[in-house]
Amino acid sequence: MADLQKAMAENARAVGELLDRLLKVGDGREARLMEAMRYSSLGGGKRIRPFMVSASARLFAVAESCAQHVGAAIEMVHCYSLVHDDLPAMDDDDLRRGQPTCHIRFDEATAILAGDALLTRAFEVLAEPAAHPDPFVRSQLVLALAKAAGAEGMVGGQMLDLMAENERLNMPEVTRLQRMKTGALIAFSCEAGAILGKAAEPARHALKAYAHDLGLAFQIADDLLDVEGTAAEVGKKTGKDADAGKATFVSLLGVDRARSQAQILADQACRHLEMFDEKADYLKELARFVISRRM
Ligand code: GRG
Repeated sequence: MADLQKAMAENARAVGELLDRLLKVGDGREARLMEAMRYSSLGGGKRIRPFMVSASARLFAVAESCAQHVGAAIEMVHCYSLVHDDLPAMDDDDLRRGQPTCHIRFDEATAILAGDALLTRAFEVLAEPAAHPDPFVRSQLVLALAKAAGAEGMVGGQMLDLMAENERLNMPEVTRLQRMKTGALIAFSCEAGAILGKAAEPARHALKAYAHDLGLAFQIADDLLDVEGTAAEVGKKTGKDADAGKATFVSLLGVDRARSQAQILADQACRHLEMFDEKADYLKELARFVISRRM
């Protein structure tokens, strides 16, 4: 685990520097927009999705600079989703990553535009040659991210989540919602390495299966943190799901069964990686980290 945490910290530092270069400081009257984009992307976060890209890319000996560009693009999409999720019309949060949320630090309209611009910039970064020298690979990345982030993925999952405030979802419904809302971007982050490495179908399939189980384990851990964690640990308000009366893995299974289900999913995720031998050690350790994290 110490090796993993060192590698994650190093990757987070490199991706942070890259985001700093990719998100320009504005100098005209629109500088406020750039400032809000930078505020929402450069201030912390585990950078777990960019690490997934780098860890999956190393299975196929992909250049680290390409993996980091793709990781930075995914982080931009992730940060946009957090900015919009925190808005009063959605989760109405005033704390994120231990800092005031974007609409509190700026204002609602600026936060909406900063999210929009981060999403758009992400696709621009993927389409640039620095993401991969082969234009076909770049178009595959663009296509896969659009699917993961859009109506059949993250945004669709967010819609289901908003509607769930007035419904009582069952286990298959919560699983589908979370696979879309959180799982789709995690799945793309793991599959991106295979796209970058032009991997053969069996390897892609193995990563897909890993990502599926990892995404659910990640979400169960998130639900457990919402119940058991403190705002100081997670950098955002906790207890929100229970307050909103939302069905989660924890409300449906209870804390103990949710925790053992997360463990089962993490073990299962690792078994999907057997074909990669020790090259997949970071991905395997990541599955254990995801379920034991306190942030
Ligand atoms: C508004 C389009 C739109 C989508 C929002 C992902 C999402 C959908 C909302 C985020 C709300 C949330 C807390 C979801 C649970 C899982 C999740 C994505 C947690 C945050 O991700 P981490 O733990 O955060 O990787 P850091 O800050 O470390 O990057």
